[in-house]
Amino acid sequence: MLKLLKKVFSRSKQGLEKKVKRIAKKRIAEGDIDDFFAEIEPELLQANVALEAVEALKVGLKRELVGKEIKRGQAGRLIRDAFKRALLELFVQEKPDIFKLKRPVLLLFLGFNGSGKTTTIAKVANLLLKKKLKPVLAAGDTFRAASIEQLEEHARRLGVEVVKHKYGSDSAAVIFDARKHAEAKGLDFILADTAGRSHANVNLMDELKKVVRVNRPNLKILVLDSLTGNDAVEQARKFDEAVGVDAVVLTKVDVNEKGGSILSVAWAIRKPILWLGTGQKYDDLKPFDPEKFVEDLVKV
Ligand SMILES: Nc1nc2c(ncn2[C@@H]2O[C@H](COP(=O)(O)OP(=O)(O)OP(=O)(O)O)[C@@H](O)[C@H]2O)c(=O)[nH]1
Ligand SMILES: [Mg+2]
Repeated sequence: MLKLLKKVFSRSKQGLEKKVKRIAKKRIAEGDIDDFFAEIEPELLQANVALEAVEALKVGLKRELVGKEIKRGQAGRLIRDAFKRALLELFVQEKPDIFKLKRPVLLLFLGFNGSGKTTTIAKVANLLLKKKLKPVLAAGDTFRAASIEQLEEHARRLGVEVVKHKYGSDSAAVIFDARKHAEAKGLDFILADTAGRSHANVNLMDELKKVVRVNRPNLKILVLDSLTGNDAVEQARKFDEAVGVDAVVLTKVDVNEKGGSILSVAWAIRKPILWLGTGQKYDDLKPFDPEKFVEDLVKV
C-alpha cells in the first residue's frame, strides 16, 4: 500500500539530510531547498503528487528550514520534523464527527462512475451497525442498470433496509422518502447512494444539485478512486464547485502503490478526508488520521 509514496519520502528525507550536512556555511539557504526540489520533483510527480501540492510542500519546507543552523548530529531530526510539519499542512485537520450530528443524519455519497460509492455505503452501514446505530440505505442511483439490486444485496447481507423507487425515477424523491422513513422509524442514519457521474454531464450534475437542494444532506461525501491520480484532483474541484463537498473518502488505497493522490486531493480542495477504503470487505474502511499518515511517511 502506498509503497512508492513512502519510498519517495524516505529517499527525499535522506537526500535532504545529506545535502544539509554538506552545507559549508552551516545555515540552510533558500537555494538549497530549490536545488533539492529540482531533484525530487519528478519522483513526487511520478507518485501522483500533483504539481501544486509539490509547490505547497516546497513553500512549507522553506519556511521550516531556511536560515536554520545545522547543529552536529541533529540534521536528521531537523529534516524529519520539517517534512512532517510541511506535509501536515496539506491536510485539513478538523473533520466532522458523524456521531455528533442531529439524528437522523443524512449522508449523501457522490462521485465519478465506479469510484466506490455503493461499496463505501455498505462499509459505513457496517460501521454504524457495530456501534449499535440504525442505518437505512436510500437507492438514489436510479440511473445505472442493476444499481438498485447491488445496493439491495449489500443491505440483505448486512441486515438493513433499503428505500427504493423504480429505475428512472427522481433520485431526490427516493432520498426524501428514505428520510421520512428514518424519521418515522426512529432510525439514526440515512446513507444515500447516487449514480456515478462526470462533471461534464450537465443533466446528471443538475440532478445532483436537485438532490442536495431538496434533501439538504448533513454531509456531502465525495468518494474518489485514489488510483485516478491527477484526475481525482480535477473531479474533486468540479464536484466541490457544483454542490459543495464536505468531506472525502479515498478508495482502493489497498491496490494503490503510488498514493500521492491523497496529498493532492487534500490540498486541492482543502476538505477533510473521512475514511480510506482499503479493500473489498465491509471492514475495509479506515478512519483517516493525517498525523498518523504523515508520521508513517516520514518515519523511515
Ligand atoms: N480493492 C478495492 N476495491 C474497491 C474499494 N472500494 C470499492 N472497490 C471496488 O470498486 C468497484 C466499484 O465499486 P462500487 O461501489 O460499485 O462503485 P460505485 O461508485 O458505486 O460505482 P457506480 O455506481 O457504477 O458509479 C467494485 O468492484 C468494488 O468492489 C476499495 O477500497 N478497495
Ligand atoms: Mg454505485
